[in-house]
Amino acid sequence: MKQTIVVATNNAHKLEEIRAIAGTAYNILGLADIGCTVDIPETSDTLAGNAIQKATYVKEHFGYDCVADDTGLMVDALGGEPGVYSARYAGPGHDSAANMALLLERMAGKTDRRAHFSTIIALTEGDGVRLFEGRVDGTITSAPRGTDGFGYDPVFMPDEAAPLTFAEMNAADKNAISHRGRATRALMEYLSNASDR
Ligand code: ITT
Repeated sequence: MKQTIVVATNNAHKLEEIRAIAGTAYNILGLADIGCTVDIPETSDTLAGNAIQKATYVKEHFGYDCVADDTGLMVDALGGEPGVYSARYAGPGHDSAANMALLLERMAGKTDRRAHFSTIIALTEGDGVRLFEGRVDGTITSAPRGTDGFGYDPVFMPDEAAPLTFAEMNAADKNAISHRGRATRALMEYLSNASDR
């Protein structure tokens, strides 16, 4: 029988990626599927803190064990910005075009363009939470390129696929090397070992 996993996200792209990475052995449900329509608070100043906050909110209010992913783009020349504030870098809301425009403006003239994406996934388990991590290193381009993916994908060129940006790669190729792909595969490995125990 398929194992059901509830993912605490309102981001349809994220859910689609997690479904593709998890494969057909898992039934992945999003917040809409469990009747949760609120914007779950993310008030921590760390990715782990926000992932834990989202996962435990669903467990406490809806009773499901749950996973939540929090992701940030850390840019070396900007002291790690936008980091945990990636979703609202250009102000409240989730406008990726505005976030990327501000990032490129702040990177104008910078020769050090190193950056990485980090994903932390929190899994509720009994009274506690278990964390899984994934990271991909790369550089920030001078202009957006490509139309696939979401968020900052058009301005991030992963080392392992250069000169392509994430937005110039198909979903399977992105998932094979991405922060979310790595963190989700670590989660799946844990879950499949746990179900063998
Ligand atoms: P949820 O909190 O509902 O899961 P969100 O879009 O707010 O959705 P995050 O806080 O994890 O998700 O994401 C922070 C920002 O980073 C947001 O602007 C995303 O668009 C961006 N982002 C996340 N994953 C990304 C990826 O794989 N590629 C490019 N940008 C990404």
